[in-house]
Amino acid sequence: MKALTAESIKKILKAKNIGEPIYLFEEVGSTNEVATELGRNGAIHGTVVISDSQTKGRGRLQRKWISPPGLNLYMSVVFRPKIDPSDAPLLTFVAAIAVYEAVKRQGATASIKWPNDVLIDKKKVAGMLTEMQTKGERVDFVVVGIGVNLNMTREIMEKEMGEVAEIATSIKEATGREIDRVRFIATLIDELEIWYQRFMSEGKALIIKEWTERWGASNRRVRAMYDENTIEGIATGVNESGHLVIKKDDGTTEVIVAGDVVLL
Ligand code: BT5
Repeated sequence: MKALTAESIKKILKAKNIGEPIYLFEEVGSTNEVATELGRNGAIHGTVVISDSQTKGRGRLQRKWISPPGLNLYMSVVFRPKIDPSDAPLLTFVAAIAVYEAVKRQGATASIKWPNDVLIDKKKVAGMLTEMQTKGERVDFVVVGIGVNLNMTREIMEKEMGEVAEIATSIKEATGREIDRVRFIATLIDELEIWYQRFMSEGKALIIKEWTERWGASNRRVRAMYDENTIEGIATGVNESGHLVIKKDDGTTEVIVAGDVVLL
């Protein structure tokens, strides 16, 4: 397997606007934290931070992202989009489509789970964490953090993750093949560039349409947990802000801004 270096990634990268510079670390707290710091210090659009491991990998709502060394991908990208702050969460959708496509290119069938997961065989192979910094009314920069389980085996997942292993998988587990990290990273950055570009040029309706086509819960019965509420109904789609729309049994509709969803 090729050594994981910034140069080896750049050598095969097609993307022109994402991936320069690439900062590569052996261990950080969280790549999102490092990328945010770089963003505050003026890092340009497309700056990428990758670490072999994270000691404080983050999910949403103070959750942890389990990040052992030598096996997976932990990456954060600094974007400086000229968009309304309320549209920044759609960068999570851009990242989800890119991860979906990169996973597919490895020969595994993925699906997207609202709001920020990619699944293989109903198990989580990747998670995204989007964090925005504003300047006045405008977006200063957005950090999109992406964790993808590449080469963890079942044994390693059980050892590293405890109970979380039951809901997690890796591309290696799904395909039976060792995943070349350098190639995977380059493919993912190329896909990010394609979908970010389409978001900028064709707009949010296009991203929502493409995301919905890859979404595993479209018109399925789900349970949604948000704030202090739990509801059940049919997941009919997402609105133009990326919020989940659920049609309840009494015929009324609920729009969920942030929460967790399980298929029933
Ligand atoms: C997420 O949160 O899924 C966002 C994960 C983002 C991770 C990336 S890695 C690079 C960058 N730097 C960071 O610090 N973060 C980003 P959420 O939807 O809240 O899901 C978190 C939940 O996923 C946990 O509570 C566990 O149940 C589960 N989980 C934790 N580690 C996992 C892993 N490696 N694979 C699959 N599931 C995991």
